[in-house]
Amino acid sequence: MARNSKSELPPPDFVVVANRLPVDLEKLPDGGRRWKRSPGGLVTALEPMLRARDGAWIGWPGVPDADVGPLVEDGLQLHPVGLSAEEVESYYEGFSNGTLWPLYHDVVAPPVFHRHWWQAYVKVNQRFADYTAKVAAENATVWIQDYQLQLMPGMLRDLRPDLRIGFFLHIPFPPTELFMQLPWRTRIVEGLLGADVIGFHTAGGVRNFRWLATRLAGAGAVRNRNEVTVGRRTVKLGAFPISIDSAQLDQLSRTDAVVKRAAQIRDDLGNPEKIVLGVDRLDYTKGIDVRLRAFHELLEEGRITAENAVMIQLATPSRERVEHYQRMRDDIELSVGRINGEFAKVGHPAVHYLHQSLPREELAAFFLAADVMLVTPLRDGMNLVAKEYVACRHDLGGTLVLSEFAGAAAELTSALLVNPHDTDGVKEALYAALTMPPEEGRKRMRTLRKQVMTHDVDRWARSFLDALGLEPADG
Ligand code: GDG
Repeated sequence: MARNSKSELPPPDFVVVANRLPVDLEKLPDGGRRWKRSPGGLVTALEPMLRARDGAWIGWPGVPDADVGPLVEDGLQLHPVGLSAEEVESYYEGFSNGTLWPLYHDVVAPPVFHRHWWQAYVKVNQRFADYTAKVAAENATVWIQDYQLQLMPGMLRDLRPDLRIGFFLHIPFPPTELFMQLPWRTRIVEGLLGADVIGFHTAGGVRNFRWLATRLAGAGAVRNRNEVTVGRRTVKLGAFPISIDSAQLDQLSRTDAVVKRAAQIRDDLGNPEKIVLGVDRLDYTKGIDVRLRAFHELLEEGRITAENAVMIQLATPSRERVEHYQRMRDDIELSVGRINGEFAKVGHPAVHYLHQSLPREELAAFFLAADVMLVTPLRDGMNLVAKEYVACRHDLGGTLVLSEFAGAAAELTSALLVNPHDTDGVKEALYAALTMPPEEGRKRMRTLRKQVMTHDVDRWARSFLDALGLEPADG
């Protein structure tokens, strides 16, 4: 097979494939186009490894109908895979975010099953597999990311049996009974089994998948072993809890600029005794309504006042074209309006709500200013925000209230863990956090920091690639 016929670039030995490239193509008002970096945790973690190996990243550039060729950025090959406007609607907004996302998050919203969405999902996965098969060097290692590309491992193995293929799922793998609702369940399990290593955030994900692989795809399993056999192949399954660049965030939060900005935020709020913070993509899985309800009830019961406790909810705009997200946004904004209507004074809202994306430094300042961090998802693969809050608290201040249903709860056991379905429980945990003796708070934070500072994203990526058998790069 002709390798790398898509470009004149040397065939890479290490390839990351994700729905999105680490850069977004932007259309300018004058009709021109430019690339804009979209730095996320995954990029930060994988970039050094990709560069050390002259690696490549394959993904969609973020706008429909963009016909752009590969480019090299600081030694990193970027390969755009195009999607039509119709495919963005059916494969991405439809099957990925309207079917798989709610199904994999414990059906907290009803998943929608459409055959034409599924067909688009198959077609786009095949396009990614065909492209990767042409680009990757002989015996290369390919690491496929996330739920948008679950058919790709099998498709790629059919085309290129010489490749070493890893797959990591960033969202929860659902309980077996829920997964069984999916009309195309067997195809998805078989697709994933094309990988040599399949990674999940938690041991629960491994268990669920292992059961389904044996029931649906005839895979063989040995008791107490995290692997299954498919024909002559062995597929390793593992829990690899993702993390953040802890040291970098710790450093950022110690800078003068961030420390001063945190003090200024408190000042701007009128120096309340306590600041309560939520930071999320605006998504129905994140339980923003849960924490607003708990805060509202504490105000109603007079256990806190809007003068001594102020809440800030930062909600990053997300998936704004999907109908369910539009409705949820309306509901949240209605609740914020209600709480402020009842409890705000002119110039002093009880809840500050920002539907905006903020710069990283600004986010670090909010983390440093917040006395209580509320992370209350109904279900979350990991939740990096919880870890980011901990990484920013070099002063050992602040208390984390964390949902049991976030993957992060398995590691952050010194947080105040809550069941987000239990409003009274969340309310009591919020109140306990607001009234926690400082020494207990510091003790908890010290334990949390021990975990987060030693288990960073680099360790995550290395442990996955070790399981895949990829040797560390020279130099
Ligand atoms: C998926 C899984 C899993 C948020 N607002 C701003 C901003 N953010 C950053 C946060 C954090 C990231 O976005 C969100 O990460 P999460 O992990 O909390 O959630 P998802 O986006 O749902 O991510 C999740 C993750 O994949 C990784 O595997 O943990 O469970 O759902 O880093 O800080 N960043 C900036 N401005 C904002 O306004 N700069």
